[in-house]
Amino acid sequence: MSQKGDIGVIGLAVMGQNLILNMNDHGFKVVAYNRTTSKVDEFLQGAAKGTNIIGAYSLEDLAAKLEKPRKVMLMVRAGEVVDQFIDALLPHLEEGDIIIDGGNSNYPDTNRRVEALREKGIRFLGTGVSGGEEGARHGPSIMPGGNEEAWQFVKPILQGIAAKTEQGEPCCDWVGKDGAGHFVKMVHNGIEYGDMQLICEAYQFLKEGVGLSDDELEATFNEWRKTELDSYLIDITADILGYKDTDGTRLVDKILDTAGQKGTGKWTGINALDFGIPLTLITESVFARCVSSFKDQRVAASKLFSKTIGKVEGDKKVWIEAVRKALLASKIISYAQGFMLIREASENFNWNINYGNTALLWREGCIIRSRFLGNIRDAYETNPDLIFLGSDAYFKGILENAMGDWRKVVAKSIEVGIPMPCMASAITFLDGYTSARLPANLLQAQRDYFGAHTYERTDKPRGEFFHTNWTGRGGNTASTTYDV
Ligand code: NBP
Repeated sequence: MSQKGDIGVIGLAVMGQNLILNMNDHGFKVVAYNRTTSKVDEFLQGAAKGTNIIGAYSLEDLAAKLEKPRKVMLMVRAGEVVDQFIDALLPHLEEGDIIIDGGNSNYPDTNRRVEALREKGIRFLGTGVSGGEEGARHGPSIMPGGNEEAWQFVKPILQGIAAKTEQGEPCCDWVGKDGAGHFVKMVHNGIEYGDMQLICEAYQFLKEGVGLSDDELEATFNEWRKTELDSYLIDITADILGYKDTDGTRLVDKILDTAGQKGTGKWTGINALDFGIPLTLITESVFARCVSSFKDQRVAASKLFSKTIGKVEGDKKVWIEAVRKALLASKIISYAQGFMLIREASENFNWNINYGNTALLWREGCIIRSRFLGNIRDAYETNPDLIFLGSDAYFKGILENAMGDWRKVVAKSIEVGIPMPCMASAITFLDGYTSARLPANLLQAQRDYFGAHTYERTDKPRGEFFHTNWTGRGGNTASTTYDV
């Protein structure tokens, strides 16, 4: 191994430190730098003691210690800080050097940075990293995109440290140019929001409606680990439900019911609206966090109608299985919508994203890792042009099998007063998506009535637009036709 570093990492917070240790474990020589340079020494004398990790105390020092082409990975707060580091690094870099942004950057920023740096001869990669502290240390899911010329240089390092599937495939592969990697990471986070909310809805229905005890709830989630729901989020939920506070009661019951968020779920919803993709489940999950955050308002409003949650009568075991099916079916809809959004962005930006590979990237290492993602990968391997995940034979079978129970659970939740925004939006989406005819005929008539927006007719070819003078008072001039 040469004396110089294979890669430099800037940012010694939880993600940066753990990624560096992971790189070191895989035989790469890493140069570590942090704005507050005292953290470099703390790291070298602490977690990095006895490793091959080298410290740097300025960006000049960092650049001087790196093998060319230099590879510098930013693991710092997303936003302006990334631009500041890029600007500060530039005087110390040479043509062909590579900057990798491993933070949660918003993909339009990555689009912009790739282009701006290309003009300066610097190759920029926007790379989503998922898996939190544990993933970073032992194998995250990594979603690289940006300047494709740079990929061959960083591929051995990023694939080396990434999580691996049971078959040994790395959960890291080229996603696409520009901001494709960060876009896919954003959708991953959106899906994470949806999965978490779905689990919470199942939990509330079973706890407050069906009336499962703490032990029964814990046992239920432990059972679900052995089913198609097998996933990291179900695993940690089972652990959380079993965790006892010092007084022997369940800690989860003492946690304030207001959810935080850092913005990637919101970005996913905003992009869905911008692209015109009905990402209903994830967007509802973002709103569910918003509603939860209005704690004081909710407490006041809870007295308005003397709200009580009704009891869900019947065999507990039957309800548990119905909820499991409703959760699984809703999850299929969430991923179907997420992949619709990725497809739309990929086609729009010419990213050429491989959807099966995307599922593989998420199979291990990240927060949404699950057995289910292996099935999604299979679905796209069978049919790379699959538009709606629910039309794949495996997923269609699950949806068909779940349909009756899914409707029963959602209907019951409304009857007894348990909010179920995601499971309900999932089945409503499926009902709309599978309707050959929707009431949009009336909607178009309304638009034409008040705004002369015109309509197409079922008895005429598509693309021919008509306007009716509905009241006899308006003129015959139609509005221009365009889609937003
Ligand atoms: P943070 O997001 O907390 O960022 C900490 C780093 O940013 C430190 O190196 C800090 O330097 C630097 N920094 C800040 Br904050 N403000 C700065 C400024 N004005 N100028 C220069 N440096 C500044 O760390 P993290 O949680 O390890 O996350 C790193 C990236 O990875 C983020 O983009 C995050 O969204 C993403 N991510 C995090 C997780 C997770 O689980 N935490 C998971 C996946 C992705 P200092 O020490 O001098 O203050």
